[in-house]
Amino acid sequence: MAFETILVERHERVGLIRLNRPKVLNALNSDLIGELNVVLDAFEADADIGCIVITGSDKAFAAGADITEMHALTYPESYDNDFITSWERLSRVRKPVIAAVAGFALGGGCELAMMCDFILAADTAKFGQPEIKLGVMPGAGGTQRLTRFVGKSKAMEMCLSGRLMGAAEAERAGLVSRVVPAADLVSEALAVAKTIADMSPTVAMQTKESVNRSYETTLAEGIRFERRVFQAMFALEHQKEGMRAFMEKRPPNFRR
Ligand code: CO8
Repeated sequence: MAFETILVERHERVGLIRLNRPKVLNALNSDLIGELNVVLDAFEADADIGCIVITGSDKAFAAGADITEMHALTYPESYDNDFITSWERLSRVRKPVIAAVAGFALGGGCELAMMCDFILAADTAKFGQPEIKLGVMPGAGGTQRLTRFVGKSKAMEMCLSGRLMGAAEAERAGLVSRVVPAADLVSEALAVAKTIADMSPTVAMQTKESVNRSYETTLAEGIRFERRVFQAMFALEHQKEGMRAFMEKRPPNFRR
């Protein structure tokens, strides 16, 4: 299927989505979010896809929501049409999703990256929630997710002042899992995505669900949840295959 605002590639069991509005630094408009959601639905339903990577260009992952589309919005339009809800599809994807970020990830771009399961950053990456400079605040999870990633002090400073954070600081603060040279970003992201895609899909999705549960519940409840899911894994053929392969000193085959 051809899209106007994104490019879609398959690399074996990895689905790669490139945000592609180069003239506006991949500003996120409703067409782009709509197309992204179509592909996420398709990858989610496709048993041949085990992991998804979302990236942008060398210059920008995404420089935020499209201000030209948004500027004239009224409050009733924003509220009645449930503006932003369609953005959240990404946060409900059950398969693992990696954000590979080079250049600007600002406003809604930073929020989109934070909806992914982890962020791999190029050394050129710059993260920020500069909405306050536009007379608004983050609206797609920025005040909540950024605070959970980097803590109150840094999140407050970034949201209140609009200051951008470079890749090294983002790694120190725990916003990104790793920083790699910009030239290697997509190949590194595809490599780690391939590793994940070769695991048991059931186990990968349940692992994701369990890690995410830690954000939403108490430690005791989270540990109880983890225990039940872990115990249930002994009903999976993939558990038998994984442990048998270890004992037989061969790689596991989770594709059966
Ligand atoms: N929206 C629309 N167009 C944009 C955006 C944007 N967010 N960002 C950049 N562009 C456009 C510029 O207008 C420019 O277009 P043109 O060439 O026609 O003038 C082109 O992209 C290139 O940009 P610059 O010339 O400004 O490039 P620089 O390298 O000088 O600067 C910056 C790069 C610093 C990234 C600068 O473009 C900038 O500050 N952009 C705006 C960043 C921003 O404020 N982002 C937050 C937007 S608000 C938001 O995301 C709210 C999300 C809440 C959820 C919304 C749900 C829908």
